[in-house]
Parts: sequence; structure tokens; C-alpha cells
Amino acid sequence: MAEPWGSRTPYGCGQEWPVRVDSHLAEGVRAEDVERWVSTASILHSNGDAMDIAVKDGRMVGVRGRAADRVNRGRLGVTDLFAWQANASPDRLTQPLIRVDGRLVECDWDTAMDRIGAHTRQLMDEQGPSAIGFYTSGQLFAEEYYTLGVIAHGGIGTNHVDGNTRLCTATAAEALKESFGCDGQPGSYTDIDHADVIALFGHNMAETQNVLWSRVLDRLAGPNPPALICVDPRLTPVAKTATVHLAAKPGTNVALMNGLLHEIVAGGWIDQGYIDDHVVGFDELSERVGGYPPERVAEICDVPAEKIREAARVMGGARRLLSTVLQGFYQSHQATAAAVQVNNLHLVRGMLGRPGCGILQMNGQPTAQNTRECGADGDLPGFRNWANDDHVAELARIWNVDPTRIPHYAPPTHAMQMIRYVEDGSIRMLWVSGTNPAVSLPELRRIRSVLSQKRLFLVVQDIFLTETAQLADVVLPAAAWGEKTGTFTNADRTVHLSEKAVEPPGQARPDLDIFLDYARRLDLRDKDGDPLVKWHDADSAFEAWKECSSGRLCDYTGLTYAKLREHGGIQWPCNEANPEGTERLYADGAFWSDPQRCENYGRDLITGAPVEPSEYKAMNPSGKAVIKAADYQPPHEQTSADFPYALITGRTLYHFHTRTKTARTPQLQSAAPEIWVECSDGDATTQGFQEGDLMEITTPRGKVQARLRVSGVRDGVLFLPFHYGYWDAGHSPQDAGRAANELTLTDWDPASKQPLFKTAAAALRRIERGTGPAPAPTTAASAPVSADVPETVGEPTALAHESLSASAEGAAR
Ligand SMILES: Nc1nc2c(c(=O)[nH]1)N[C@H]1C(S)=C(S)[C@@H](COP(=O)(O)OP(=O)(O)OC[C@H]3O[C@@H](n4cnc5c(=O)[nH]c(N)nc54)[C@H](O)[C@@H]3O)O[C@H]1N2
Ligand SMILES: Nc1nc2c(c(=O)[nH]1)N[C@H]1C(S)=C(S)[C@@H](COP(=O)(O)OP(=O)(O)OC[C@H]3O[C@@H](n4cnc5c(=O)[nH]c(N)nc54)[C@H](O)[C@@H]3O)O[C@H]1N2
Ligand SMILES: [Mo]
Repeated sequence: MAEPWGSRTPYGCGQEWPVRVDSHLAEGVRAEDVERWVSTASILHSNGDAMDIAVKDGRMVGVRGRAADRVNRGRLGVTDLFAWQANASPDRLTQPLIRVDGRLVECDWDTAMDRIGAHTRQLMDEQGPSAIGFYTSGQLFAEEYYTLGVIAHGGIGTNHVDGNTRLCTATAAEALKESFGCDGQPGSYTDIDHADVIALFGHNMAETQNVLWSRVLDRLAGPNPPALICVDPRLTPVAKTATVHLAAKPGTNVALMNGLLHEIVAGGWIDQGYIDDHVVGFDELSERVGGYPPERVAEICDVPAEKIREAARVMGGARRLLSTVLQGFYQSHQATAAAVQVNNLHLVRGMLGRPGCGILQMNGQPTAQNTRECGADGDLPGFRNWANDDHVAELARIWNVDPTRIPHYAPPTHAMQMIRYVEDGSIRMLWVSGTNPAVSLPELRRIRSVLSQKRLFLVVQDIFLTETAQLADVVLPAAAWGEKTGTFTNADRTVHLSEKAVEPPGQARPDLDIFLDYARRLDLRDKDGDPLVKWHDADSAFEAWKECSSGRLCDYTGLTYAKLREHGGIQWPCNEANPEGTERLYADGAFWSDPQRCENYGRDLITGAPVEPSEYKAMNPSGKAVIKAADYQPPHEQTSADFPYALITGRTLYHFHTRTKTARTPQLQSAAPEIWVECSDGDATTQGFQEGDLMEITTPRGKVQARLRVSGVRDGVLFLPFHYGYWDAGHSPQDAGRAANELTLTDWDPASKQPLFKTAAAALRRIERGTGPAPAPTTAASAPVSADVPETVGEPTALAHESLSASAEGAAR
């Protein structure tokens, strides 16, 4: 808890990252007591840290990082080390529940699944497939998403399928499609080993991919360390470490990026040869960013012009530039337009596909990449283009169904639109799996009222009785990570196999089994009258998914469970041409943007209107990378006299999302036990507020109460962690708001449709003077400015064990 990044194992540019194996075993368990080590990877962020679960007497008793794996070389993050304990919580769901006379009561699987099947058939008869929606996760396995995708698209034929990836990395996917024609991360984590400049755009990597941050820290501690650029309004550990920190006002990312590109172009730091050979759209960019000299940008973003020049000089002088992008861009105003400018930066500098020259349009959730590639986010499986009839026909061939059965009349319905359809009564059955929208969606008062409507049939499939499950008509108990088998893919395309270590509690079943059961009950058939879903377990589902991925960018055909077992993580595409996997995409400057191959034809970044196929073909006939320029536009909700602060929300190191696992992990819960709100020292001094004061934060949507942490956030900005819902709060939302999403607004990016969790205007007032510090951690971005706050240290059970390789031992400090 106190040293989340562990000991340094310094290394130099181009060297291999030394091994450091982290482990934690339950109290009283010694390594020699462990009966089996079962291989998996972390499920609490997108980093994909490879690990083994220790099993004794049929129970999980600890975890250990895997030394040989390319992703983490043995290291584990704080949530990886401890949160596995939540699997064994006494309040896991162990039996299906159905609503009878207003109350949820236990029942058997047949009763629950029959009710769901009967309801589906009735709605199909009355209204057709558009009455049914599926809202899934970024935390299930590829096999599960693919099965759900086949049922929804090929069986039921509804276009209303999305994942909570919409809230998470829809912008990453859209930005990659806009620039390169297809989703798929160009870069690799090994780019950290080679880069001489690393730029983090709205990404608090130290807290959200803390093992990846250890890799950066180890480079910084070694010979010829890289320079770091940080764009973030908070004083995160990234910002503290950075060579240049640009603490721009929330919602001004496009202006800032245009300013940086202005300087890069003006400074002549471009690769004209690369642009001529591989790119379309440079002239427009060059003209557009001409309107963003540093002085103008300084005014919009409220950062000194000289700092913008300095950052541009550092990036312009880079020989190997690595950029990472995350929620500070994806969930902020003009999300896709801003994320695309990072791609543009690399395209104009010709820095792509070589060691150290990478883009990581990061994922957040552990399996978000799979939601996107398997078609559980509404897109067609295998990154196929819904607007290209040949792609739809190919899919229809694989599934042996008529192409007209696969909805492709319009882009897939995005989650925020699905909620709207539930609200207006056109979606009448919503099946939620592996996500907790009653805490994680914006404007919660509205969401609660939408999900508790009588006319909605709500199915919730979870491992706990969450805030959302409490509103359901049927609750299905799922087996968790470690209790089921499947594969998933991290943010740098590394695929891991996650094996079953222990039995699920009670009657809980793998999500895959639940979906297979549903397909059987609906008796979904293909053209020849055979079952539509032809697989029966994880391995056979993986084989089916491989066939669907064949020939596409996310080609899995070279992988098998046996190969993943033997090698650990392997990066897709992995096929006959690349049997060991593929470290970097686009190494040859050839993209996936050919009109016949691409995943979509792009959108207008300001209005979101899809580009017509003919327009796209005219603009990019030979499949080059596309540079798209965008003007800055002010955020829709601006600060005012009544709501003078910019409100942003986000994460802390010690919790994962709505805390269903981390709050049930004593070591993590005690490090961050309750919600807090952060403001700057300057604002606290002007207003007479002090650390620990009980505050009320208000927006036009609602109120939240929280203790004040006076932190390093920039002036005029409030930060709230979004982890705290109501299931353990001892009060209802109506009493006193506790969830940050009481305050956020119903608004989304026009291109990616990702909701804006990081741009709102709020008021702040004191309810009561404090008597001690706020319950916020001191170790990272929420560090207090005051020295009197006791440090976050963790209990005796919060210790992890580190074992360094001999070479790392020599170099370690
Ligand atoms: N410990 C932990 N790790 C996690 C998770 C977790 O819940 N807990 N969740 C995982 C998931 S699903 C995700 S998506 C990732 C998210 O990982 P991150 O994106 O790193 O996390 P956030 O805290 O949401 O936001 C990052 C930063 O954006 C900044 N920011 C806010 N508004 C703006 C803006 O307008 N412009 C700029 N430039 N910056 C802004 C915030 O100050 C914040 O420091 O983390 C993953 N890892
Ligand atoms: N204000 C604000 N809101 C945000 C964000 C923000 O930064 N600010 N970030 C957004 C982002 S990036 C994300 S990713 C979302 C996350 O939001 P959610 O997806 O709602 O958050 P989780 O708590 O991860 O919910 C996952 C659920 O799946 C359950 N679960 C875990 N494992 C399994 C399994 O194997 N099977 C099944 N069936 N269920 C399982 C868990 O118990 C939990 O209830 O929140 C979004 N909301
Ligand atoms: Mo996320």
C-alpha cells in the first residue's frame, strides 16, 4: 500500500526490462503449502499482468507474477496482489433470483432461464428484435463476448448491443478507425524500453496501470532516461515526474493539441517523405493548426505559452516518441477529435511501427479489446464494416445465416441511446452482464428511474447483488475470474489464457454457460436448421472465434489454448504469416484503411455524421493513413457564477470502478475507505476551506457530500473519485449523494458516443468544519498539500513479497 510501484530495477535504452517477481499469500500460507499454481492474467485493469493463482484445499490462497511474461516480467500491481480475496466473499451471489410481488427471491436455474426465454419470445412476437437490448462489459472473456455477439446479431437480430466499453474506450477504437481504418493498437509496451520521449495525454498511468508505470520508472532510473510529457489538470505522479507538465483546463485538449502541432509544423519537425508516401490530409491539418499559435492556446487552456513551446521542442526533437492516451482525453470534451490529434502527431513525425515509436490509445478494462473485436460493442465481429455489404456477407457465410438476418441498416445502437430507448419504452427487455450502470452511467437519478420502470424487463448477470442487480427482474449468479476459463487481450494486443483455478460458489455458472443455455432455450438455428451456436465450452468457442477472426487485423488463427499455456502472452495478429504474434502494427507504413478492408469510413469529428462510402473512396483510394484536423470548440457546460468550478471525476490506485471487488478486500478498502473531493490550495485559501471539511458539491443534476482533500489539482477544478456507490453506504441515494455520477451530465462525444465524465460545472460549499483529514490516499495524485496528514501505510497483512533476478539485484537501488 505504501510503496505501490515496488523496488526499482533500472535499465537502459534498448535493454530488456529486468525480472522482479511479486507475490502475496494469505496469512499463514507458505509457498510450500501451495498445491497448484494456475495461470491467468490480471482482471482489474487493461495492463494484462500475467500471474498465477495459488490453490490449496480447493481455495485461492494467493497470487504470484509470471517472470517470463512479456507484459509484466513478474510484477503485480496493488489490486492484482490483493483483490482476488473478493472471490471468496460470503455475499457472493450463489443462486438465481426472480422478482415476486416486488421482492427478489431465490429460484433454480430452470425457473430463471425459462422466464427470460419466455419473455424474449413474447417480445419478438409482439414487437420484433428491436424490443431487446444487451448491455455487457469489458470484463468477461472473448469466448463469452463472441457467443453473445452471435446470439444478438445473428440469432435475435437486434442492433441494440453495446458494452460498458462505450464509457471506457469507445474513443480509443474510434480514433484508431479514423486514422488507420481499423481498431487495433499500433504500439507495444516494449516501446517503453526504446523511447527517448514518452508523452502521456490524460493518462494517470501511475495509478491505473501501475505495473506499466514501474517500467517507465525503471527507465527513468537507468542510463539515458527518456523525457516525459504529461497533459493533466491534476498533479499526478506522472505530472510530478514529467519534464514538462501541461495542466490545461479540463475540456481544452483539442486546443492544446493544435497548439503543439502548430509548433511541430512551424519548427519543421515533420517527416515529409513519410507524409508523402503514407498519409492523406496533411495540408488541411497544416492550415488548420496555423490558427493555433501558442499565445492563443495559452489563453484557452490557461497554461503558459512558453510551456507549450517547450513541450513541442521536446517532442519535436524526439528520435523515438511513444504516446499514450486515456480518459483525460476519451471522457473529456471533443474526445475523438483530441485523440486523433495524437495519431496525427505521430503521422507527421513518421514515428510509427519502429521500436520506441508507438501509439497506445490505451484500453482501461482488462478485456475491453475483446468486447470490441468480438462484436459485443455493437460493431460487427472481426472489425467488420457494417456499411460494407461484402463484410456482412462474409459474416453471414461464417454463421450460415442469411445476410438480411444480421442488422446493418444503421450504425449499432450505442449504450446512451439504448438507455434512451428504454426510457421511451421501445426497448422492453435489457440484459445487463458484468457492469453496474446504476453507479457507472452519468446522471444517476435519471438512470435509476429508467432502470426501475415497471414496463422494463431487466436481467442482471453479476457476481454480487449490486445497485443495478437490486433493480432487476431476474438476477443470474455468474462465476468469476479464476472460476472459469477463457482468453482475453490487453491494451497492447497481448492475448492471455485465464484458467479455472477453483469452483464457483453455490450454483453460480460461467457467463459462457449462461449465454449457451439461452441460445438453446431460444432454439436459435442456422440456414440448414442446425444450431446457430455450435460450440459447447470455452475451447470450442475459442476455435469458432478464431475462424471468424481469420484474415482480419485481429487474426487469432495462429493461437491455441495449448500454445498460450506454453508461451504465456502472445500479441495478435498471430497467424501463419506471424506464428509468434506481431509486436507492432504498421511497421511497413501499410495501413488497414483500404476502402474494401477498413472497419468504417470514419465520421465527421465535430458532428459525428458517418462519411459516405463514395466520399471515403474519393478521399483515400489507396488506403493510406488519414490525418483529420479539428477546430477547438468550447465545452457545452461552462462554468458560471452559480457553478464556478470545472468538475472532473476519475480513479484512485486502490479501488476498481464500483468497488464490488476492492471494497471487499480489507487492505484496499482501508487505504481509501470513503469518498472525498479535491480542490486546489489556492481555491481552499481564497474560500477559507480546510483539509477534512465536509463539503457539498452541486451540479444541475444532483448533490454529493464528501470530505475535502486540499491537493495538487489546478485552480478552478474539483476532482471526485467515481468508485463509491450505495451498496455498502448504509443510506439510499436520496439521503445524501455519494456517487460522483449523481453530478455528471447526459452528453457524449459526437464521433465515439463516449459519455463525458470529465467536463461539467459545479458549485462547492462547506456543510461542516472538519476535525481531521479527508479519507483520501496520500501516495499518489490525491496527496495532500499539508504535511500533517498521516501517510497511507496499509496494515501488516498488506505486505507483498518481491524477488529480484540476479542482474536486477545488482542494479537495484
Ligand atoms: N486502480 C485502478 N486502475 C484502473 C481502473 C480503476 O478503476 N482503478 N480502471 C481501469 C479502467 S476501466 C480505465 S478506463 C483506466 C482509466 O485510467 P486513466 O485514464 O489513467 O484514469 P482517470 O482517473 O479516469 O483519468 C486520468 C486523468 O485524466 C485527467 N483529466 C480529467 N479531465 C481532463 C481533461 O479535460 N484533459 C486532460 N488532459 N486530462 C484530464 C484526470 O486529472 C486524471 O488524472 O484505468 C484502468 N485502471
Ligand atoms: N463519473 C465517472 N463515471 C465513470 C468513469 C469515470 O471516470 N467517471 N469511468 C467509466 C469507465 S472507463 C468504466 S470502464 C466504467 C466501469 O463501470 P462498471 O462496468 O459499471 O463498473 P464495475 O464495477 O467494473 O462493474 C463490473 C460488474 O461486473 C461484475 N463482475 C465481475 N466479474 C464478473 C464476471 O466474471 N461475470 C459477471 N457476469 N459479472 C462480473 C462486478 O461485480 C461488477 O458489478 O465506469 C465508467 N463510469
Ligand atoms: Mo474504463
